[in-house]
Amino acid sequence: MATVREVLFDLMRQLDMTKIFGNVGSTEEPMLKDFPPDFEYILALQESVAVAMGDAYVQASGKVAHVNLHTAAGSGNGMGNIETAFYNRTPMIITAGQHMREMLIHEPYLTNKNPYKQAEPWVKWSYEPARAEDVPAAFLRAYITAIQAPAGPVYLSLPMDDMDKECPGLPLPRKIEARLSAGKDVLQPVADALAKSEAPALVFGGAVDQTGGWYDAVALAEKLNASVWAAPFEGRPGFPENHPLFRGGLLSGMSSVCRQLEGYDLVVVIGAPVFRYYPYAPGAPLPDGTRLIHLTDSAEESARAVVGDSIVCDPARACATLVELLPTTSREAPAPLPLSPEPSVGEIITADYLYHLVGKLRPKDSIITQESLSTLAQLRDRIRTTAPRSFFSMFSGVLGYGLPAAGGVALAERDLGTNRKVICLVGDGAAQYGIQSFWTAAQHKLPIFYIILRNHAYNILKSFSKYLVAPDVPGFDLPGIDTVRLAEGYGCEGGYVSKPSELETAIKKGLTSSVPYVLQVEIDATVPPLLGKIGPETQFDTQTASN
Ligand SMILES: Cc1ncc(C[n+]2csc(CCOP(=O)(O)OP(=O)(O)O)c2C)c(N)n1
Repeated sequence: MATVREVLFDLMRQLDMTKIFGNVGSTEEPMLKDFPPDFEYILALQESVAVAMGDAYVQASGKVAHVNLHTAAGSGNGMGNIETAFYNRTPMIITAGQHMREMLIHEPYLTNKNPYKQAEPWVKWSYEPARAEDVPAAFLRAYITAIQAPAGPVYLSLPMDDMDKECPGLPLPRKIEARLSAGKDVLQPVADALAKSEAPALVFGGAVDQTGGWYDAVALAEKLNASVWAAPFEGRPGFPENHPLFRGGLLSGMSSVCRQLEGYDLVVVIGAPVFRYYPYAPGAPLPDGTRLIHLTDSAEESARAVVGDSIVCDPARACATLVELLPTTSREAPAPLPLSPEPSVGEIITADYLYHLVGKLRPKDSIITQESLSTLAQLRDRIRTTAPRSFFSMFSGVLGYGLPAAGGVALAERDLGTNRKVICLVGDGAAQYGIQSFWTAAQHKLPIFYIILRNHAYNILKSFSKYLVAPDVPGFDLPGIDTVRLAEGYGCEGGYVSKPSELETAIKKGLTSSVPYVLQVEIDATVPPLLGKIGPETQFDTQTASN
């Protein structure tokens, strides 16, 4: 009879999960022993890096990732990015080793004391199989739970003495429809309201792109000639940011969002929460007389919305159904917003100028991952996402995603055979939370272009201290970090630039490198306001903030 391990690996094969991201420990060795040659193990030097790489691999490839962590210790290290995977709606199976069953009662070294609770509340399901021979069935159940809407991570604790036990065979294959429907019956009232509206706005979130609805969202906006906004804090865009109907990103304070939505009689939010607010900016959520309808595939998201009528349905399918239901509009399209003028070039490099040049020089089909906190508004303005599956970020506020995410995306691009260039833009503070990912990128020769924005500070936190009127908070300055030397220590190449006149050449070098290349850019350290001014001329404003 086959062993648990053999049946488990056969199941992973059937589920197209032959890549395992992880960091090994003794409790995982029994599962990984005799590692089959058709599987690939992607070693990360810290568990949070393994989780974020796996997350981004899923986002970019559309597959489900398997991330293997070291019992309670590794799960703890991975927790911040497990939270990110939850908000990113990333279908991911996290397995972690557990001590021998017969010893658990005595709580030996490396016991996961409560594997059910440890990853709560950031996983959809956590489980330790009751019997060794249940391990493959538990893995299948974990897979189905992870992919069903809204997708998300799940956690399995696997005792180390289970793997060599006998197992009767593979769990029965089952066909699963992971997405919800979006029927005409429930959406007809939404189509009627949109058809009657004099000034509708659509707000798209990351779940639109995740469910494959990018082009359906465009068709819907064009059928309506409606203004389109990006939802606050979204990890990935759901609509082309160079489209004439695009107005920009909603800010993340409640009163700011309300002001931005002035003038619309109907706002339909698709594939995003309503809304993910931060910082505290009290006020009414909507202007007087504005109605909000929320289309989401998450019942939980619908329950916690601050305002509006919700329908739980698939975001992409909802867009397509609405296009079918809507009559042709006689409404005039709003005039396209003018693009920001070219930035002026001074003595020092501003983030705005850097992003302007990256936007100009990068290949059209390149992919962005980012963690640039105080300068995100300029990034989104200058480097517009114009195609699906082209911009990946975290939706959680947990630092440590940007650098490893670049690795996960580059691995996905390699597997897909599309090999689009990955450009990773990260602050000098944020870079330190995922620094070990340089090693994995170097080992796999992933041709990522990393740009580190060095302002020697946690600038966004300085903006917060002004906004919160909290002077003299310690711990905001970061003197003496040379991220290029750190990256070189991990096996990457890199360079420095501090003069605007040398920036273009430096960017071109990074864009054409065939190995991971880290460019550290000295940027203007002026502290920006937290929530910028709001007006029709402001397309992106400061859509920043993290906690
Ligand atoms: C895991 C984690 N730890 C701490 C924070 C708090 N935090 C939010 S932004 C930030 C600083 C980011 O600095 P940097 O990357 O240099 O960007 P800048 O603000 O200077 O543009 C910190 C420490 C967080 N969000 N997540």
